[in-house]
Amino acid sequence: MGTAPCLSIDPFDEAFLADPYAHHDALRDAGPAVWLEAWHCFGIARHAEVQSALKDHEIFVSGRGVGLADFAREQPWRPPSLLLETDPPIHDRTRSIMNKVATLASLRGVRAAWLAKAEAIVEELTERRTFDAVTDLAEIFPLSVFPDLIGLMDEGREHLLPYGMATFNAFGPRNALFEETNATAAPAAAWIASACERSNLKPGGWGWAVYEAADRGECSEEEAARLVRSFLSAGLDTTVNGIGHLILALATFPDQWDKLRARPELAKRALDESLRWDSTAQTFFRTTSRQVEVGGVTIPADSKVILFLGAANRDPRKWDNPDQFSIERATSGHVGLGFGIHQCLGQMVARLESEVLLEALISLVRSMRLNGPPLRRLNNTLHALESLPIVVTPN
Ligand code: 8QM
Repeated sequence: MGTAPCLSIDPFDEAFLADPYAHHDALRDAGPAVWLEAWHCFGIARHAEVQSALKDHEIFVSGRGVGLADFAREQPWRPPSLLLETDPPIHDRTRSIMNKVATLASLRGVRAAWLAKAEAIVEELTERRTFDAVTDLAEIFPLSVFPDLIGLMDEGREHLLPYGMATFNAFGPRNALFEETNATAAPAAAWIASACERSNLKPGGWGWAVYEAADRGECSEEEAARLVRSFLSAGLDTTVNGIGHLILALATFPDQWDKLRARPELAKRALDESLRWDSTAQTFFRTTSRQVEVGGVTIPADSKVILFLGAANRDPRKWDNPDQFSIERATSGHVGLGFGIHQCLGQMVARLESEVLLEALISLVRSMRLNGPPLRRLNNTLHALESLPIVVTPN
């Protein structure tokens, strides 16, 4: 059994966060597991080992936090999520409640309305020819459909995106990025807490349906509120940046956009390839419940391990031409939505949002190119965009 090579790379410094892909080769090539002296944690960046760790939820546990902080030793930033930051058996109970709420069947009824919203937004942007795909599209569209799906109150929805950014920063160290969003997070967190209360949720939404599970005795009232909080934490900044990167991919690989226009049935696959090509959630941690060997490297019990999902998704050991965005690629096994028991529970929302958006773009837009350099919004977990200037020609 070997010891992990010791690296000085800091995955939370600004240079790394601004361009994680520039540093992934060094992480992957150093070994199947590495020691990151900057934060005294282990790191795994190769696809096979990241996927195995995600599958092995008994050794790589989530209940001690999926950020750098070890909940066995440190106070969590917020009351832990009953899904993301728990292990079986609690996780399985809460997950099955949520699986019955977040279903494809319950989305069937909204498809037409979501498509109409996407078309209205894209039509206006196409008339303008130039726009910012972050502020004019990627932020606008999910906010125009997702809060209503949950049944959120109308007042105060501007808190949703800042709350998400603060939550995702809190999975990293207490660095300047954390401090920046944390300093202003209190009003957003207070609004989120009140928005999750039964009395503030509209009947018929997914939030209301979680309280119906509480009425059936499947969870407590307090648990229901915390589960609704999961929808609000995980459901917006992820899809905003997922859509942003989908547009970035199509604008930087125009041959793929042409292929999609010629074969619109490929739209369903485009999101998976865009999540492989640029994983919105770049990293998540696990904590080892006992000593484990990863590719011959020993990781002791009670270690924090950072899993580089974005690096796994571009590991040349797994993917041919990994930096190439290619919508016909077989993306099965990508870890952009996680893997195993914690795999993204809201992925049908992300899929429907991207599908109807692509449908609207295909019907209205002939070409779509970058109209200036994309700007990044640094975050400890998310690969996020601040601005994405686009120029289109209409059909
Ligand atoms: C990330 O609060 C939660 O349950 C939660 C927060 C963030 C996520 C997932 C769940 C993975 C998208």
